[in-house]
Amino acid sequence: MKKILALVMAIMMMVVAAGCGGSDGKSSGSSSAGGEKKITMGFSQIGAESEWRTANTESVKQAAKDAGIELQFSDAQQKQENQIKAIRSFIAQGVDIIAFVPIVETGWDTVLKEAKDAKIPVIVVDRDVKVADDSLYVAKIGTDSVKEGQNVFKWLDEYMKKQNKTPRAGGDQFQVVVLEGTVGSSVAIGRQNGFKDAMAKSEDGKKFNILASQTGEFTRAKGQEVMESFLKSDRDKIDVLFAHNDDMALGAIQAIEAAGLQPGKDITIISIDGVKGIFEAMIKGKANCTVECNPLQGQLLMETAKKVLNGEKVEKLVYVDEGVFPADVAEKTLPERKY
Ligand code: GYE
Repeated sequence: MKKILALVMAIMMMVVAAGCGGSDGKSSGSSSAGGEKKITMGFSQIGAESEWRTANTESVKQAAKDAGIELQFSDAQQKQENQIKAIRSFIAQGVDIIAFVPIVETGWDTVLKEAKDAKIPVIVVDRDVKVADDSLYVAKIGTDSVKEGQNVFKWLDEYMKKQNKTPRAGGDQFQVVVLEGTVGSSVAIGRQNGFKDAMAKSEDGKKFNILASQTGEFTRAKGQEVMESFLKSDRDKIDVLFAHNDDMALGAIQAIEAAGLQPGKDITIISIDGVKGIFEAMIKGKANCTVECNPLQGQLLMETAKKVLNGEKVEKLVYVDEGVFPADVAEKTLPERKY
């Protein structure tokens, strides 16, 4: 009996040993790869309107590579209809998960319902959607645009006081012009509302007047063009430019110089994003402050996608961290900037 037992044990040990020997890099690799199918993500980006957007796209592509996720990338060229088409094609292909940056807030209910019916989870990235049923997406990763707008006013109010500024055209109100982002986008709405709310709630709010506010579509070229038209009617009145993004501020700086004024001095300039270009302008004294909006959302997106597909619970709304950078810290900060 003992002998038989010993024999059985010996045989078992041989089998285990052979098993271990056999499971070298290759065979263990293939077995786990076989069990763990590669994830495919369909990603609909809105386009390449700004430095920020380029950084956002790079972040998503790099993070997908790092996470071993296959990314089906689609560029919508600033059109919602192209995004809807892309999402429908992701559904038809049967991707594992869909992520998208909604160019505007509304108009997504139908296509997101189609994804839900196909049991494909959707993650909203960067901008917000307004849908009747929140269960149409599993998570939203992005930035707090209302807070960004509030931070713009807070900084501006303090700066004008510290600098002992007075309105260029006299009177008791600073005249502000605003270059807004894409019409109907959650970020343009949020930044504008945040700014106006903070202004309305502040004791100093009465010291500021929004003289003109128009979209510059988040691009440098349009920012320049709209600033030109602001200057044409109010060259000697404008005290402040608030641009919803840095790129529009950079375009506007050219218009201000062409009008014979000094950007950053005659006109105080504050914008949002924190891209390298605006840091360079701040170092030259041509812009005064940027409120950061972090485009590096790729890693968090891939981690969230994996959790969702593993059936783990995820936060419905995650904001990435951001700061405020006035011109006097620009030189020191620029080398550390990642986008
Ligand atoms: O500020 C702007 C970009 O949606 C937060 O879109 C983003 C904005 C960003 O084009 O530069």
